[in-house]
Amino acid sequence: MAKPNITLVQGDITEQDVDAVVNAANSSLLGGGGVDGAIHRRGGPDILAECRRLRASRYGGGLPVGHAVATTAGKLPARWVVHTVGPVWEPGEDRSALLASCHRESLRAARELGARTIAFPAVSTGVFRWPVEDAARIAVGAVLEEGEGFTEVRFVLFDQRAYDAFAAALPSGH
Ligand code: AR6
Repeated sequence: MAKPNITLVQGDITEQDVDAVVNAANSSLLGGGGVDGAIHRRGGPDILAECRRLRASRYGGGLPVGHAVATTAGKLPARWVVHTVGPVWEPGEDRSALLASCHRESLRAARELGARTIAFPAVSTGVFRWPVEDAARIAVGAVLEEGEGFTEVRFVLFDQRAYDAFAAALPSGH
Protein backbone atom coordinates (compact mmCIF):
# COMPACT_ATOMS: atom_id res chain seq x y z
CA MET A 1 0.00 0.00 0.00
CA ALA A 2 1.08 3.59 -0.60
CA LYS A 3 2.97 5.56 2.00
CA PRO A 4 0.81 8.15 3.77
CA ASN A 5 0.73 11.71 2.61
CA ILE A 6 2.43 13.61 5.43
CA THR A 7 1.55 17.29 5.68
CA LEU A 8 2.65 20.05 8.05
CA VAL A 9 0.72 23.05 9.24
CA GLN A 10 1.49 25.69 11.80
CA GLY A 11 -1.59 26.10 13.95
CA ASP A 12 -3.88 24.77 16.65
CA ILE A 13 -4.66 21.06 16.91
CA THR A 14 -8.20 21.79 18.13
CA GLU A 15 -9.13 23.44 14.83
CA GLN A 16 -8.21 20.56 12.55
CA ASP A 17 -10.88 19.18 10.28
CA VAL A 18 -9.66 15.57 10.21
CA ASP A 19 -11.16 12.25 11.30
CA ALA A 20 -8.95 11.95 14.38
CA VAL A 21 -6.80 14.35 16.39
CA VAL A 22 -4.15 13.07 18.75
CA ASN A 23 -3.97 14.38 22.30
CA ALA A 24 -0.61 14.63 24.09
CA ALA A 25 -2.17 13.38 27.32
CA ASN A 26 -0.83 11.99 30.59
CA SER A 27 -1.52 8.61 32.17
CA SER A 28 -4.37 9.92 34.31
CA LEU A 29 -6.45 10.71 31.18
CA LEU A 30 -8.03 13.45 33.29
CA GLY A 31 -6.61 16.46 31.48
CA GLY A 32 -3.70 18.84 31.94
CA GLY A 33 -2.07 21.81 30.22
CA GLY A 34 -0.81 22.35 26.67
CA VAL A 35 -2.56 20.36 23.95
CA ASP A 36 -4.46 18.33 26.56
CA GLY A 37 -5.92 21.44 28.17
CA ALA A 38 -6.85 22.94 24.81
CA ILE A 39 -8.57 19.76 23.58
CA HIS A 40 -10.69 19.39 26.72
CA ARG A 41 -11.52 23.10 26.79
CA ARG A 42 -12.60 23.28 23.16
CA GLY A 43 -14.05 19.78 22.95
CA GLY A 44 -16.28 20.12 25.99
CA PRO A 45 -17.16 17.74 28.84
CA ASP A 46 -18.08 14.66 26.78
CA ILE A 47 -14.40 13.88 26.22
CA LEU A 48 -13.59 13.91 29.93
CA ALA A 49 -16.69 11.86 30.69
CA GLU A 50 -15.51 9.15 28.31
CA CYS A 51 -11.98 9.33 29.72
CA ARG A 52 -13.40 8.75 33.20
CA ARG A 53 -15.30 5.72 31.94
CA LEU A 54 -12.08 4.35 30.43
CA ARG A 55 -10.33 4.87 33.77
CA ALA A 56 -13.11 2.97 35.51
CA SER A 57 -13.14 0.09 33.03
CA ARG A 58 -9.83 -0.57 31.25
CA TYR A 59 -7.26 1.82 32.68
CA GLY A 60 -7.63 1.86 36.44
CA GLY A 61 -3.85 2.15 36.74
CA GLY A 62 -3.70 4.85 34.07
CA LEU A 63 -2.91 4.65 30.36
CA PRO A 64 0.69 3.43 30.06
CA VAL A 65 3.34 5.55 28.33
CA GLY A 66 3.48 4.70 24.62
CA HIS A 67 -0.13 3.49 24.46
CA ALA A 68 -3.16 5.14 22.86
CA VAL A 69 -6.91 5.06 23.28
CA ALA A 70 -9.72 6.83 21.42
CA THR A 71 -12.75 8.76 22.65
CA THR A 72 -15.33 11.02 21.13
CA ALA A 73 -14.04 14.41 19.99
CA GLY A 74 -17.02 16.19 21.57
CA LYS A 75 -17.45 19.61 19.99
CA LEU A 76 -14.18 19.57 18.03
CA PRO A 77 -14.40 19.39 14.23
CA ALA A 78 -12.75 15.94 14.33
CA ARG A 79 -14.72 12.74 14.96
CA TRP A 80 -12.36 11.19 17.49
CA VAL A 81 -9.62 12.16 19.90
CA VAL A 82 -6.85 9.60 20.26
CA HIS A 83 -5.20 10.09 23.64
CA THR A 84 -1.59 9.01 23.89
CA VAL A 85 0.96 9.39 26.65
CA GLY A 86 4.39 10.47 25.53
CA PRO A 87 7.55 9.80 27.51
CA VAL A 88 9.11 12.55 29.58
CA TRP A 89 12.55 13.53 28.18
CA GLU A 90 15.28 12.07 30.35
CA PRO A 91 18.85 12.93 29.38
CA GLY A 92 21.01 9.82 29.62
CA GLU A 93 18.12 7.43 28.98
CA ASP A 94 16.92 6.47 25.51
CA ARG A 95 13.14 6.52 25.56
CA SER A 96 12.72 6.98 21.83
CA ALA A 97 11.03 3.57 21.37
CA LEU A 98 8.23 4.84 23.62
CA LEU A 99 7.82 8.01 21.60
CA ALA A 100 7.68 5.99 18.36
CA SER A 101 5.15 3.69 20.01
CA CYS A 102 2.86 6.64 20.80
CA HIS A 103 2.67 7.42 17.09
CA ARG A 104 2.24 3.82 15.94
CA GLU A 105 -0.42 3.05 18.56
CA SER A 106 -2.31 6.26 17.79
CA LEU A 107 -2.39 5.34 14.10
CA ARG A 108 -3.60 1.84 14.95
CA ALA A 109 -6.34 3.08 17.27
CA ALA A 110 -7.53 5.58 14.65
CA ARG A 111 -7.38 3.05 11.84
CA GLU A 112 -9.49 0.58 13.83
CA LEU A 113 -12.23 3.19 13.98
CA GLY A 114 -12.06 3.79 10.24
CA ALA A 115 -10.17 7.10 10.31
CA ARG A 116 -8.44 8.02 7.05
CA THR A 117 -7.08 11.39 8.14
CA ILE A 118 -5.32 12.16 11.42
CA ALA A 119 -3.55 15.13 12.99
CA PHE A 120 -0.71 14.89 15.51
CA PRO A 121 0.77 17.60 17.71
CA ALA A 122 4.48 17.41 18.51
CA VAL A 123 4.00 14.86 21.31
CA SER A 124 6.35 15.19 24.33
CA THR A 125 7.96 18.45 23.13
CA GLY A 126 6.20 20.77 25.58
CA VAL A 127 5.73 19.98 29.27
CA PHE A 128 7.63 16.70 28.71
CA ARG A 129 10.67 18.66 27.34
CA TRP A 130 11.71 16.39 24.45
CA PRO A 131 14.00 18.29 22.04
CA VAL A 132 11.82 19.02 19.04
CA GLU A 133 14.35 18.16 16.32
CA ASP A 134 14.77 14.68 17.78
CA ALA A 135 11.05 14.22 18.40
CA ALA A 136 10.34 15.19 14.78
CA ARG A 137 12.71 12.55 13.44
CA ILE A 138 11.11 9.86 15.62
CA ALA A 139 7.53 10.93 14.84
CA VAL A 140 8.06 11.06 11.08
CA GLY A 141 9.86 7.70 11.12
CA ALA A 142 7.02 6.03 13.00
CA VAL A 143 4.40 7.47 10.64
CA LEU A 144 6.31 6.24 7.59
CA GLU A 145 6.33 2.77 9.19
CA GLU A 146 2.76 2.58 10.41
CA GLY A 147 0.81 5.15 8.40
CA GLU A 148 -0.44 2.97 5.58
CA GLY A 149 -4.11 3.37 4.75
CA PHE A 150 -4.27 7.04 5.79
CA THR A 151 -4.88 9.55 3.05
CA GLU A 152 -3.32 12.27 5.22
CA VAL A 153 -1.20 12.34 8.35
CA ARG A 154 -0.91 15.96 9.41
CA PHE A 155 1.53 17.33 11.96
CA VAL A 156 0.18 20.48 13.57
CA LEU A 157 2.98 22.58 14.95
CA PHE A 158 2.37 25.42 17.30
CA ASP A 159 5.43 27.51 16.54
CA GLN A 160 7.91 28.14 13.76
CA ARG A 161 10.73 26.21 15.40
CA ALA A 162 8.65 23.05 15.63
CA TYR A 163 7.45 23.54 12.06
CA ASP A 164 11.02 23.87 10.81
CA ALA A 165 12.10 20.79 12.77
CA PHE A 166 9.37 18.66 11.20
CA ALA A 167 10.06 20.08 7.75
CA ALA A 168 13.71 19.03 8.13
CA ALA A 169 12.66 15.52 9.25
CA LEU A 170 10.47 14.80 6.22
CA PRO A 171 11.95 12.51 3.61
CA SER A 172 12.74 14.11 0.26
CA GLY A 173 9.72 14.14 -2.03
CA HIS A 174 7.41 15.37 0.72
N1 AR6 B 1 -2.15 22.93 19.16
C1 AR6 B 1 -1.00 22.40 18.67
N2 AR6 B 1 0.14 22.30 19.40
C2 AR6 B 1 0.10 22.79 20.67
C3 AR6 B 1 -1.07 23.35 21.24
C4 AR6 B 1 -2.23 23.41 20.42
N3 AR6 B 1 -3.39 23.93 20.86
N4 AR6 B 1 -0.78 23.71 22.53
C5 AR6 B 1 0.52 23.41 22.75
N5 AR6 B 1 1.05 22.85 21.61
P1 AR6 B 1 2.37 19.61 25.47
P2 AR6 B 1 3.71 17.06 26.11
C6 AR6 B 1 2.42 22.32 21.38
O1 AR6 B 1 2.95 20.24 26.67
O2 AR6 B 1 5.06 17.67 26.04
C7 AR6 B 1 -0.07 18.19 29.56
O3 AR6 B 1 -0.20 18.83 30.80
C8 AR6 B 1 3.49 22.69 22.36
O4 AR6 B 1 4.08 23.92 21.96
O5 AR6 B 1 0.94 19.84 25.16
O6 AR6 B 1 3.49 15.71 25.48
C9 AR6 B 1 -0.53 16.74 29.59
O7 AR6 B 1 -1.62 16.54 30.46
C10 AR6 B 1 4.46 21.52 22.19
O8 AR6 B 1 5.32 21.72 21.06
O9 AR6 B 1 2.53 17.97 25.51
C11 AR6 B 1 0.69 16.02 30.07
O10 AR6 B 1 0.81 16.06 31.46
C12 AR6 B 1 3.56 20.34 21.86
O11 AR6 B 1 2.31 20.91 21.50
C13 AR6 B 1 1.82 16.80 29.45
O12 AR6 B 1 1.31 18.12 29.25
C14 AR6 B 1 3.34 19.37 23.00
O13 AR6 B 1 3.29 20.06 24.24
C15 AR6 B 1 2.22 16.27 28.09
O14 AR6 B 1 3.36 16.96 27.65
